[in-house]
Amino acid sequence: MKRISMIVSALLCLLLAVGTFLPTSAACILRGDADGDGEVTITDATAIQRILAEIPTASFVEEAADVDGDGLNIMDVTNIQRYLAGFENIYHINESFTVSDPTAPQPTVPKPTRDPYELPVVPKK
Ligand SMILES: [Ca+2]
Ligand SMILES: [Ca+2]
Repeated sequence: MKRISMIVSALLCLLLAVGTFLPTSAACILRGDADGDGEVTITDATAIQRILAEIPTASFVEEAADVDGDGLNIMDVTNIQRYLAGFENIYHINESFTVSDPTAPQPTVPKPTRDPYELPVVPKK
């Protein structure tokens, strides 16, 4: 009986050791969920504005906040607001993506050649 218990303990230690050396699992992130509460709402746009204004924010997920992949800036706020207003979701906001290494550069979402929300320029007469 003691022998079985020693074998079980050795196996548990081996499993723990293997688990310690395995790479961390990929984190699943919801694009646009800047405050990390599991949904994309206007509070996510507000959280980004607070960070940009250097106002302390309780919870912030920068990978989720940078919706267009060019770094955190005011356009991320605008893109979330456009998504919430029902504009075309060109940046896949409110869709999950994985980040295996948070320090590694993330692939950027291809930029449209023209801002689809831009109003047409009316030539002066
Ligand atoms: Ca949120
Ligand atoms: Ca951005």
